[in-house]
Amino acid sequence: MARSMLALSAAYVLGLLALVQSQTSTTTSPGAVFTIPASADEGQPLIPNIIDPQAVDPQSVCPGYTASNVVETANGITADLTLAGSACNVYGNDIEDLTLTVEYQDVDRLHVEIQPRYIGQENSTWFILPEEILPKPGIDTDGCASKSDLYFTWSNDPTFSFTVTRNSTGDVLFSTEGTKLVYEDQFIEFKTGLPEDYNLYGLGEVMHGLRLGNNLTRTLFAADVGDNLDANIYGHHPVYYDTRYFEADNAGQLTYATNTNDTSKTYKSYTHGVFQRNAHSQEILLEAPGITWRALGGEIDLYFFQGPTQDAVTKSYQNSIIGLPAFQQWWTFGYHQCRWGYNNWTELQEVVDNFAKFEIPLETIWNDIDYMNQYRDFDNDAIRYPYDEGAEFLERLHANNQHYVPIVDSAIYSPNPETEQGQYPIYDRGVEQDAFLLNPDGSLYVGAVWPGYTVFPDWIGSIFNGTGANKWWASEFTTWYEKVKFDGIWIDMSEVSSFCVGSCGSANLTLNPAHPPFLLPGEPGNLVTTYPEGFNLTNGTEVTTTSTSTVAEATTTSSSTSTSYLRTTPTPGVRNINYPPYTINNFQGVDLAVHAVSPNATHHGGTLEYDFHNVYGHQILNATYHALLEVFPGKRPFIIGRSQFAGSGKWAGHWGGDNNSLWAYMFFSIPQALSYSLFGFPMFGVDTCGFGGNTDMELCARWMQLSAFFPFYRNHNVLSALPQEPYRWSAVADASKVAMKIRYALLPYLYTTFYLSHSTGSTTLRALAWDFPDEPWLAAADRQFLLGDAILVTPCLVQGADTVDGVFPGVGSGTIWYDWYNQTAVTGVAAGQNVTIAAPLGHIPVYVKGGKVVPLQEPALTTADVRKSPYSLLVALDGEGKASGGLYIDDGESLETESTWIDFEATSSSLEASPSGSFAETNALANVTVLGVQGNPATVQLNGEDVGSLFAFDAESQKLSITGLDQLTQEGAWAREWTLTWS
Ligand code: MIG
Repeated sequence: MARSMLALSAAYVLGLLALVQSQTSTTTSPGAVFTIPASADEGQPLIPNIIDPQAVDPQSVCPGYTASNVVETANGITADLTLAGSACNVYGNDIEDLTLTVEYQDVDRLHVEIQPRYIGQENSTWFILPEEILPKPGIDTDGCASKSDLYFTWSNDPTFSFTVTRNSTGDVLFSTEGTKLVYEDQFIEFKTGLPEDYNLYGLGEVMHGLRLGNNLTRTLFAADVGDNLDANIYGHHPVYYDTRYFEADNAGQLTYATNTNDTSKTYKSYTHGVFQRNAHSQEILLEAPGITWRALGGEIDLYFFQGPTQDAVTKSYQNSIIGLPAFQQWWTFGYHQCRWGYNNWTELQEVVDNFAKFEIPLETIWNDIDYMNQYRDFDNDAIRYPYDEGAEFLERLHANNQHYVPIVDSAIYSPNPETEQGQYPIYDRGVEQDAFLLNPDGSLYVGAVWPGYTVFPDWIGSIFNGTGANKWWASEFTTWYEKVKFDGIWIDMSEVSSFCVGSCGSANLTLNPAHPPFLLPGEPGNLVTTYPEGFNLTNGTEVTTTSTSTVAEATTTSSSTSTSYLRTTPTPGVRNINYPPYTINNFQGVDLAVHAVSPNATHHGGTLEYDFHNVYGHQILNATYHALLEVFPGKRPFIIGRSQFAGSGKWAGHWGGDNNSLWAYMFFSIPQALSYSLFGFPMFGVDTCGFGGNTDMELCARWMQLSAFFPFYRNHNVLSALPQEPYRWSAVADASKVAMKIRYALLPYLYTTFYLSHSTGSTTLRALAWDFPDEPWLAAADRQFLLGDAILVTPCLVQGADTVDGVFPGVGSGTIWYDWYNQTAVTGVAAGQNVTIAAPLGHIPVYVKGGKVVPLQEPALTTADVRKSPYSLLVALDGEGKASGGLYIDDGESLETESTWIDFEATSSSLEASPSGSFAETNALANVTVLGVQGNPATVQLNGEDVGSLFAFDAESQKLSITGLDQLTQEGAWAREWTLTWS
């Protein structure tokens, strides 16, 4: 059953599985004659514990622990925990002696850590996550225990358990009571009960609806795999948010409310967060009465955030532990065009020219691995992507204020020692600096990726042993930049992927360069020939049979209980890192060594990939961030990365990986984006129009409009699929222009919102439930979202539809929504009501929240031109005739920059702008539009002076439009404080 959910895979993924069985020759990369056999990437047949009927339940065999020596400290307690019976050694070696540390670290944060008592002990087999990977938070001991809403208790009855309660509600948030703690070197298990029908969010990276339901298992193991539903993919985020709704009776007594849609009742919600600072592969079993958390190593290092709102939890999580997200340059919010399969500079130029010709904004053109010389990093193909032609192309591009972002893969080609000595100096320089991962015997670990047999940068050795990976990486970027003037970097394959099990290339380097052990999309045998989904519906006359890959057609693989599966048992005194006794449900071949660098790959200094696998992607982003600081001193690095860990957001954004050109995936982009808001990655977007398979006009038109409201806006496509740049269909071009006009007008608002994410930890893309926390019917709402606090987006996600159902949150308590397009208030809508909204193709419903002032500039074809345009303000008054907002401005690119913040305050008859800061803005203020104005203003004044006839009032829509203010604000819109009044 568990695996049947995973089978939603498009032609691309199936293609990867259509493995080449024997040596074949290929023409895709010059000289690549040897194809790595598919069998090289086959692992041991293992059966995941969660579907293994013979798997032992640790709760039934393990003794638990007993607490003793409990000491009250200034801000919590410490205790010794000792195994309460004989070791069970169920999936590892039990650790006899543990230490419990409970700290009220801050008013809103409780820390519960359980670690081996004798950490430094010789020959110990346990692992502690170093602070260099993710620092532990500081402690503010100022009496926070007494101020905290969280309350910790523990018990020894019958074995050690602990409970975290919320004081203000008396609600038990987390409790291991009645369960046993299992603590082994390769297996940790704790369980907590949860209320019925709980609302949990987070635990990624996984493709799923925003709200995680009961009876799911979240497997966390970074994998190079397409975006399969409910399976582990690229990122590792062991954090969840738990929202509980209460009903208040007349006496103010709170009662827990299961998800309810009774809009006549008054609810109040409380959200808390739980972060497990653990980078090991893990599984979280979401069960009907609670959750079971299992990790294959590390310690129990739990942080409870009291909230009580999502906003408070997200801020606390980022500010105290994982770090605030990287700020981005202004231009990165423009539109990005990418694809796998742009064959040469000429083709890139054609794409750029086509955007200009069709007058569709294009900010950045991206290059996939096509530009590389036989897929080698930092090395351009001499014929298709020569440096001199590239320099000219990039000069033209930059002169037009456009940008270029190439991909950089995680693996480094290891040249054939017989025929290619010295031909790839990038490799030689890395070897000289001990930059690459090793085998346990100290030789280089040689896996396989695109170019053939490859080595892998050793970030861990670099940090802990002073070897050269980071230095070498930075210097290769600097060297390459001299030839290719890129503006940002796209990091791929960082899970870290390897197309074979183990150091398969160690004895095979003379076969290099080699073809990967599967067919590339577009190669004979793996053509992307699927009809666009629903082609039979929209093009019925042109097709009689279709071969679309849809959810309904997904094949199922049933789990077998056959004895041919391998189960391993713990070995006393040692860890089995290659085949941990507990087998996680890893999608990409259950064996951890399949399609990834093996757990036994060894860092300089002796530590193992087993313990660092899930932070490979984190460290390559760290290294790339610092490399780009050397290339562009003082500038904000722009990096989009695939694999990531808690805290990678402080260096990079993330794209959603290999989705498919299917309507379902357009929907899933919303919960995936919202989850990344919770993980501290506001810079998020997905492959718009879909990666795998062929897209079509309708899907692409809808998707181009939806993604226009995501912070990172990029269209990307798999090799050999039908082209999907927005100008390929006139309806997609038109739809894109409509949405891009809104996006580009909103750039000051988006930039300000993003700045707040960077500086305070607030979210940029928001679920409705977060901004309207007391409406339980929004708990699972993920087909609509908010961009910042003012813009509501209700995209049409259904093929053939020309309406969309959406709710207007907050209307029950007086929130007003104004239609972006006709600028009138939505009326006659009840709380929680699903309203049918017109959404003909080319139209994406967008609403502005009453009570907000939204800063705008003029849409243009590049963000540089937007930056030069005059400002406007959209003032959307709430039911009390008030509105407020802010605007952040700076140089748009530097890490350290002068900046100015402008506060806006509106009443029913005035708008005040109060700037503070030192960034001088020369753009004037052109227009102010006020929505929801009562009465019929006869005069409008700026700082007491009549603006004359520069305004118009529409009594029916209650809209006051003031134009031509640029004449009065030529010294710059925010040069001084001003007040606009109307009466
Ligand atoms: O195994 O570089 O997710 O965006 O186009 C495929 C080729 C490797 C995976 C990335 C995808 C990219 C592709 N890469």
